[in-house]
Amino acid sequence: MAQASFEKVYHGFHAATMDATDLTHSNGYGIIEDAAIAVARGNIVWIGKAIDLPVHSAPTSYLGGGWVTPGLIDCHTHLVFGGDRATEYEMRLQGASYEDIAKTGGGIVSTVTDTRKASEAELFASAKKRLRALMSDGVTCVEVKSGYGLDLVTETKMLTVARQLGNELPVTVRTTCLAAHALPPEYKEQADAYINLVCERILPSIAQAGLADAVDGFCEGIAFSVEQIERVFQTAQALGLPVKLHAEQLSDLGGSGLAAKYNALSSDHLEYLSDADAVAIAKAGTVAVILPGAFFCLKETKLPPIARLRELGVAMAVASDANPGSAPVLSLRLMMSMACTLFGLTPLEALQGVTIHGAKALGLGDSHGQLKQGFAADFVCWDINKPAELCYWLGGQLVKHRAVAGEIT
Ligand code: DI6
Ligand code: FE
Repeated sequence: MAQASFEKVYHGFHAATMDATDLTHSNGYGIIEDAAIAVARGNIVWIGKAIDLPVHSAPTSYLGGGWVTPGLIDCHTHLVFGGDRATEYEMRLQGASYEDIAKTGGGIVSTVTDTRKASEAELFASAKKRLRALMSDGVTCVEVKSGYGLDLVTETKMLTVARQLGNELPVTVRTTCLAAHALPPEYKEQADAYINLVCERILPSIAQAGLADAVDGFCEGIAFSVEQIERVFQTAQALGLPVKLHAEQLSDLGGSGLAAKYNALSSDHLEYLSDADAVAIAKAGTVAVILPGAFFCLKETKLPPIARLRELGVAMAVASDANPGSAPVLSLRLMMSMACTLFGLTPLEALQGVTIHGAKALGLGDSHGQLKQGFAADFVCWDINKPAELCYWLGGQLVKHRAVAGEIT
């Protein structure tokens, strides 16, 4: 009998494949009990019940029980930055608001000062520690934004560091240019002039260097208007880069409507999302990325309209928003738990949010986020008895094995 050309075979676990063609099956988890996965050239070449494995001569690894899911995808982070903002955290605990701190020169701009001062090596070393923490809790793919440079040199430095993280660690890194994150101090009262700089200098140069996979902006009273973000989106489109947006985090400016108009990969935060814009992102197929860490840290009380997004069939992703200000978050699993407890997602929706839907929010829906033939062999074997435990336990070490491109790391 012909032998299958597998490079390695894993068995000894139940799988939650999150296979999109199987969303209604087995409670939507795409469950395969007593499963096996065969890999070759970094991809899954066969998945099914171990008993049905074709004849092969590849080395076989027994994973010793537990559940295997796709590796977790954190589709929204700001992992690269200088300094920290623990002092602001203490100020907020004393009653200062995030917006007050931003208006008095703290907030994002204080991280910009620290990030401009830091060397590439310093930024790499601090981001690597944070990324390692996310990885040890099951992340195999992460998005990293710029946005603490706000000038060409520092935005380039941040994105170079982000690319380097992906080259040196066993994790897939997608980069996003967020030059339209805040107004740099040297452009005080000149937001339009800064947007000119972003559109005429920063984005073209970053695109030319191949440093960004997408372009993002912050559409908010303390940041940029819909009109200003639209110019950024037009530039991104002309450069052939997909867009995403921080929208409706603190107020409703209609950013998600704009995101939908530009077929954004995702619109993120969404606490203040209007019904009209929920309908718009549903029609556009834009992923709603919910960020319960920022909601929690800012003691926000306005909930994103989860029931309405569910009713409209909008894909909801869950991410860490890991950043020094509103979300110093180093565990994506904790975000899954908060998405359930604070926002009312089911544990299944939370897992979809960090697998299949997280992949879609990064434009990786055809290659990541599901355990399926032809997809990346990125998976985690968890020390749990049922998938809902991924949301149930706060903290702890549930990862038994973590594989990227078919290799246990
Ligand atoms: N929204 C956020 O949650 C982060 N950026 C943004 O636009 C926060 C960034 C920070 O406070 O440093
Ligand atoms: Fe963010």
